Amino acid sequence: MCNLLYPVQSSFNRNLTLIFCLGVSLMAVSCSSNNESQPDAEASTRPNIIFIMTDDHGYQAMSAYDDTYIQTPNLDRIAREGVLFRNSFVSNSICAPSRAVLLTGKHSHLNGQIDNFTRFDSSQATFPKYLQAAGYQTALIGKWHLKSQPTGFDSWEVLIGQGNYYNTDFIENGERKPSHGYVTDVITDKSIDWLKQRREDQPFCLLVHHKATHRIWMPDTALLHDFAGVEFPVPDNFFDAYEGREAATNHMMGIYKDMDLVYDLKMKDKEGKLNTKYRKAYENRMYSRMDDEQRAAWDAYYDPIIEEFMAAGLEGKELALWKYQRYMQDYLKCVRSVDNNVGRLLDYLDESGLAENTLIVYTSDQGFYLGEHGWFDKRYMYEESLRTPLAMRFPKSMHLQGATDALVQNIDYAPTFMDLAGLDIPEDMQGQSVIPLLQGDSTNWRQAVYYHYYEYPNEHGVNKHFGVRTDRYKLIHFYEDIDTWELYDLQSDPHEMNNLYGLPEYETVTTELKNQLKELQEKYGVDRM
Ligand code: SGN
Ligand code: CA
Repeated sequence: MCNLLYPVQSSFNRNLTLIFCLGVSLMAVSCSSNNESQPDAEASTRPNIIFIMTDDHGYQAMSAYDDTYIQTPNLDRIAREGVLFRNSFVSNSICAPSRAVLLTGKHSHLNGQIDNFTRFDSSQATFPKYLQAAGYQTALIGKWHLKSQPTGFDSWEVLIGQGNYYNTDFIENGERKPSHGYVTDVITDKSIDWLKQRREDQPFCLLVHHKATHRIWMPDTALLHDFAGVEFPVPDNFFDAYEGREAATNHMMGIYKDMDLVYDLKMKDKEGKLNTKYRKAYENRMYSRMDDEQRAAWDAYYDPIIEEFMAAGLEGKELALWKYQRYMQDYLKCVRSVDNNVGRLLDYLDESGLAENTLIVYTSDQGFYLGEHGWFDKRYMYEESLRTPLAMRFPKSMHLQGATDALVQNIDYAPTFMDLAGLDIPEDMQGQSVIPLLQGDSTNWRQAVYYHYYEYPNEHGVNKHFGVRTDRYKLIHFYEDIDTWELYDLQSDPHEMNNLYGLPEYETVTTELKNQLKELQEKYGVDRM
């Protein structure tokens, strides 16, 4: 058994015996004969790829990682029948940068997409382009967020910016098209339709990029009454005072102080007494998009809650806890819809026989805070937003099942897909294919991940920072408008409450981490040290 793989601890497969077979031949197809966009007989035997990515889905809300809040049987199925990555991280915890990293296999400073404001230079090399040139049929459906027009896809249907939860518009191969229904259902329908109408003489790579579970967490009306009466456990550090962590003090993503009662929590009272900052945005951009039937179901659920809330007159701690419970209700319903729809897609793969020879990946563009430190949103290098869920179910012939604790990062997706397709991994891609790792070869696997967040100023007040995380420690440097360092021992302090930076007994550890950080910066071609 491969020494990198450990029994999965989550409830669904605690007793699973891991069966990672070594030496499975993946490269049955050589890349040399497939450099042209021509279908051939051999091509149809090459593995397909379906890459499902949600937006802002924290690992805490995927039961393969943590079943405190929700059961996600369909997402877990990918992990159970495939591989669960227990240490999966992003390199820059925000949407557009994460998507650019996925496409290019390069850190933000090299692909140029350092924040959500930049426009992606779509002339650069991406894995869809390489796959397309090698005879793959490529498609992208859902959120894009990179401003420039998608390239490297035979067909694409993308949301405009963040898109909408209800009746959202798409840009379909350059043309604006309306849709009707709930966005997670619509994206899944479109994905299944695309699979049905694709050319069957080519392998394919389909990117399914959901809007959910992004703010403002609007549930599907069909799921509004789920979790009725459930009281979610409040994270221990919900009332964090951020002692010793100046950058965390600067946040503007507090459930208590920043979450808008109308916009985020849907408390649109009829009399308009709650005239919050974003009430108009909710009314004009979100609520008004629903049709009569959708709105009637919506109101039937929220109106009694609004009435009760208006009568209760909550303040302070009570209000904070009430907001947390409401936030979790909406957020988790969005997760449930993702889970149901992933189930639908998996069923279609079974029915159509595609499951056999298709890599299916489930991940999110980054993690999210579900009340930890009192927050929503992401961006910080703290665990909840640095991590992202990741499960991969490989083609059956590869016999890859189990879980790994290896430190993987979103720079690894592109090289993994190139490898799976039997193509050479371009030297300028900075990640590594996970396939050799899962087959037992951990030589040269990374011991630490590099992180860099650049978007400041921004609506959530998170300062620019970079850092390094090993299997045990994390060192972060916040810079520019602030100049602070933070050090955490994740073994004794998994929730990152005690900043150890500057303590004499951690001097050696700090020096080692600074050296590791410098090595990674050199390796990845980072200018600033
Ligand atoms: C929007 C959200 C923010 C969120 C960013 C980035 N505000 O601006 O809360 O941090 O997106 O999210 S909203 O009022 O428009 O919902 S990202 O996932 O796209 O990077
Ligand atoms: Ca996101």
